Amino acid sequence: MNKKSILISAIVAGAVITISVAYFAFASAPQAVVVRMVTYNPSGKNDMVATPLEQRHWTPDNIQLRLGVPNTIAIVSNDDIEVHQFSIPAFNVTTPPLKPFNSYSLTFTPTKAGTFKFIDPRPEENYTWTDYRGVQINQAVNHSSEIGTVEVKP
Ligand SMILES: [Cu+2]
Repeated sequence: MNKKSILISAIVAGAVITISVAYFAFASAPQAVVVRMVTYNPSGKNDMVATPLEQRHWTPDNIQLRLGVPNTIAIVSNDDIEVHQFSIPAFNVTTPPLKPFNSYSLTFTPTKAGTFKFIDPRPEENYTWTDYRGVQINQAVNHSSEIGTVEVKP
């Protein structure tokens, strides 16, 4: 091996090591995630949308965060009617109430590893409105079913 090929080998090895370290440091666990509140309308009688049966959930319902560094969670509400909140009780973080189609960016540093719950801490609420047919709709929203998990890893 001459000096030139040793130098090229060292440069290639250095590049491979740098890319590997960068990958494991930054790409193996995301620092920013998006969580959406979405609604699902099951079909009712005569294939009409059964608004009172509307269901809601977070998607994704499982997120990964990195231990000991700032993580950002962008909460986006795609609900067209109700107010929601996103909370991780184990880390004492909660968004303000999010009106339909609003979003909020939450940044915090997880201080413990493990699996925790995220929830909507709002109490059960009742919404009443008149829909496009002029029919009054009453809807009970049980936010306690809007749950997911947070995995915090080093
Ligand atoms: Cu909710």
